Amino acid sequence: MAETKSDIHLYTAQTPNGIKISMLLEELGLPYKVTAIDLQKNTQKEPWFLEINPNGRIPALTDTFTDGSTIRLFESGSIMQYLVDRYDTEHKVSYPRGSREYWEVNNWLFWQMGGLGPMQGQANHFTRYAPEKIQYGINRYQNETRRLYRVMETQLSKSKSGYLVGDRLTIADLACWGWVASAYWAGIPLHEFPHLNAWVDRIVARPACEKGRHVPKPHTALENRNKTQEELDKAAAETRAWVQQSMAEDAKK
Ligand SMILES: N[C@@H](CCC(=O)N[C@@H](CS)C(=O)NCC(=O)O)C(=O)O
Repeated sequence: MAETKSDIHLYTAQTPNGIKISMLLEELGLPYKVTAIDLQKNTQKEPWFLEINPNGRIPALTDTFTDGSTIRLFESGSIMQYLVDRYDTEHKVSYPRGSREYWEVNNWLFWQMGGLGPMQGQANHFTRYAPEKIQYGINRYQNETRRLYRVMETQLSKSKSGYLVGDRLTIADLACWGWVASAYWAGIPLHEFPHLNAWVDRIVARPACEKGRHVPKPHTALENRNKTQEELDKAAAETRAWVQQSMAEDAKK
């Protein structure tokens, strides 16, 4: 029988991993509560939050499980799989378990979680947050992110629907979107990848995705398309300070 009751509580911040979940929740039309986590204040390292995600990172989610007690979810890929498995019974943004497309979505989901996210995250770090300019790190992670973008570009160039898998938007697209939308922050001009650029706009044109990307506060990464590298680096200065402080605190533990 279709599972419809939910008591979803999303713990998130305005980041590429965070908005995956709010965009998905909006696409599924599910009600949800939001707690905005202040990464600059290290709220994600407080004991109450570690009970929900022992890894101390957003996004995290709680829900009332089928047995009536609370279930916790962490890791954005795991959260997305949970939400579609349990609530997308009509397969709006997923495919039936065991179908060929189901496994292809899984391929891209793991590709994002193990490749695109970590590599672009490091490209961001070396390009924007490192206290000194380490050209080797910048090149290594920007080149790897570019390589991954080329893989996605090829996949999209062959797609009839304009989405990564089959005839619809899926959690594979939603997992990647926030990262590709913030390409400029990693120092990668998106216009080098025409299919990716069009895919970013295609997704943002969906009302649910448009609404979900602004949780818990406005998403501004797309505006970076029009900024110069100098303007972007200036904008990074404040974030650099707290990233460095947070790293120093973690290293002391
Ligand atoms: N693999 C994790 C990555 C989560 C992650 O790195 N979250 C970042 C924001 S995008 C975070 O919470 N950073 C704060 C910190 O590192 O303390 C996922 O996909 O959920």
